[in-house]
Amino acid sequence: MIPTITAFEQSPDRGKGQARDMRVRWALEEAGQPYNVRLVSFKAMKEPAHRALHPFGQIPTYEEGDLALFESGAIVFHIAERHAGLLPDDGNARARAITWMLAALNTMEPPIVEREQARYLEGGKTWYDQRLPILEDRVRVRLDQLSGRLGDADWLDGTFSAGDLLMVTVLRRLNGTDMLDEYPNLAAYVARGETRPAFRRAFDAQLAVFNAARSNG
Ligand code: GTB
Repeated sequence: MIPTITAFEQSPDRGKGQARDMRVRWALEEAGQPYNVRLVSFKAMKEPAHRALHPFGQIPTYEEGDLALFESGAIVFHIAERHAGLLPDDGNARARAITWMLAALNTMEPPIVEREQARYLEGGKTWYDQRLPILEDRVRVRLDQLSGRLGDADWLDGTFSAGDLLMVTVLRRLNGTDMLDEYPNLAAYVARGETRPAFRRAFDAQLAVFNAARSNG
């Protein structure tokens, strides 16, 4: 059965692949699983039909037969469990890869998102110039730690896994800042993820949505 995911009809990132459908697309591409995409507007996301799929009125969602999922991490985990290539077969290695998935979402992503959100929610406020370095330092603490653990390895725990897939998408949210430049091994790690053919296919697919919306006016 071909699953259907949802994505922004018009992504605010203008095709940079920062919205969370990107990680789901990438996982599906790594798995070799074809998929359909239903594009939703910001308005439609808040309506009952979409809310039935996603209680918080967001993208991405995932539908496959009578299964409906939300939360990009849960969706990537579901894909990884059902297809080869995203989680190791060995039980301990698999547990460690899942640990990295959760570390990406629960430890690395929150300070990165908080910094990003402060920029557009608090950018004009009197306190912003004092708050930004505090938020950036919180991100740096995690980047330091992650950089130390990765060292000169290609991936976080041996072979590429769903843990790397999520970590790379989280670190990509620092694109447009110079923060990753301070950590050459992390910058190279992100670049390594971005050169995977499955990443490229996923990226091009979401970019095509942006380009089509632009050419339709
Ligand atoms: N925890 C959920 C998950 O991982 O699936 C979070 C889902 C989420 O934040 N979805 C966002 C959404 O639907 C899109 S990805 N927002 C609409 C709303 O809440 O009304 C977040 C996002 C949006 C835009 C950019 N960007 O333009 O750069 C980057 C990331």
